Amino acid sequence: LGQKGATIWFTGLSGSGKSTVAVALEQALFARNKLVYRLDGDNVRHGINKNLGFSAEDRAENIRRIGEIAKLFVDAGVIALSSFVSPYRTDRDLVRAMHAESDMDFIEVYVDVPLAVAEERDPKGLYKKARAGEIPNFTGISDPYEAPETPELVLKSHEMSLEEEVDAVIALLQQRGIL
Ligand code: GGZ
Repeated sequence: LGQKGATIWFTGLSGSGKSTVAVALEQALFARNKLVYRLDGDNVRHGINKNLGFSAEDRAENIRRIGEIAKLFVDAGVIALSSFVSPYRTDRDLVRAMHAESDMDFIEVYVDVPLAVAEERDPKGLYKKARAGEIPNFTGISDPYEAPETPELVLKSHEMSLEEEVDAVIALLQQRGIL
């Protein structure tokens, strides 16, 4: 008995709304008595990955480690919610392949907003700094974001309510037999 774990992998620009939807989804899953763990910059980049920066190599290692950590949660029967920019397709595909190899569910959710929308939101003032040249390799400004070609789900957070976004993920998880 017990629940089946899975990894829900949110990818998108800084300010796209990945963490917002992950937090709301976590609440919705808690309400269904599901075991959930949310991986984000606060508990990963400040801890196990604090030796990593934002070069392509460091981002690849960041994402690889997060993928391995997510798998440990899935192994324990937990639903892992991961919200990282994860801008490189090859890095995300590696995590997908790691899950497939272990017969684990991997659901890629592209939180898709135009750069202009993310930049307008600029909740931490990072885009402003990046435009001013104060943050090198800033995704969307001076570093690439490679959009997923075949994600399991696309959420256009500027055209949907938070509730609609959560409902869309829940519906997909039900369809996939994860819930
Ligand atoms: C992109 C950066 C950068 C650079 C710092 N590029 O909105 P945030 O602040 O909270 O989310 C961004 C976060 C990106 O870290 P990730 O671990 O998600 O990146 S990756 O998946 O690419 O490894 C942003 C902040 O850290 N940040 N510098 N140069 N975002």
